[in-house]
Amino acid sequence: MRDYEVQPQHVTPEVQAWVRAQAALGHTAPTILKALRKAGWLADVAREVLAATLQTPSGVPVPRPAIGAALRLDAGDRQVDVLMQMSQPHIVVFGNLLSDEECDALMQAARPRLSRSLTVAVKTGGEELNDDRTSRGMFFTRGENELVNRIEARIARLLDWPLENGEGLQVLQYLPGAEYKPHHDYFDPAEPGTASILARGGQRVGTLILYLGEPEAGGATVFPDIGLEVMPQRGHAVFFSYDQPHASTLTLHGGAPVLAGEKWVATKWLREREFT
Ligand code: PD2
Ligand code: ZN
Repeated sequence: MRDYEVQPQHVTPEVQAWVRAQAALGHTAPTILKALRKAGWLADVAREVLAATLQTPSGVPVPRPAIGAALRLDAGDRQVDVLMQMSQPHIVVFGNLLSDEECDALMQAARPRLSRSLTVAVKTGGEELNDDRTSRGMFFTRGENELVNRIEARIARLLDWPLENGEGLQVLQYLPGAEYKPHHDYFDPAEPGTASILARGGQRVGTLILYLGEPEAGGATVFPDIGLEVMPQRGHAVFFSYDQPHASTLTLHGGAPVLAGEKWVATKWLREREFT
């Protein structure tokens, strides 16, 4: 085997000026990211260039698990494994967040209450059927029963974010072929229905997707801006945060079609303030 040297890449004023010019022409952050990658910039350097040039930190606090260099975190009643973390966007993959029994109990309680998933209708603030989302789902209310309460307290401790700022847990079932096309979880401030949604606790600033039931194939949670796929392993979870309702956060994500078997998840969305 031969050693080789990788030349370090640095964020230069020239590349920052180029990024600013592309943004001024109306190109979006994901498009500029792709162009930087095509021009030979390493993925992490390209993301850093984008963040340093386009993202003015909003100053809005977001959930941020205190990981440092820890291999696992104390979530109160359970030690949760940290399997992967990245900073731009901020994504953490957790292992062992739920036991098999907790996954089974959530699915069992949710099953009789499932109906075709709706999405928030940003035009009106209501809900609507959407072809982009072919799962079936239901919501638990916050603290609905002992199991939900226990899991919500664990999540609040793990993410260091007030339990009251969480929406009720949503459970989704994806049968073969079902998917959730890429989207952002924040509410678009330009849409007329958003004001009434924000009145109930402000923007969403973080998402935790917990995997309850594994499909036999397919069903990864995908992040197209950054080429990441998280496999839906039972008991694991993926967390990501966004400090502004903007695509420059690179938090576009989707549920890839399930190819065989059933995928079950629970989603916890986190708001800026108490969700009422
Ligand atoms: O089930 C998923 O993988 C998934 C993907 C994208 C869930 C959500 N979004 C969500 O619940 O927001
Ligand atoms: Zn989502």
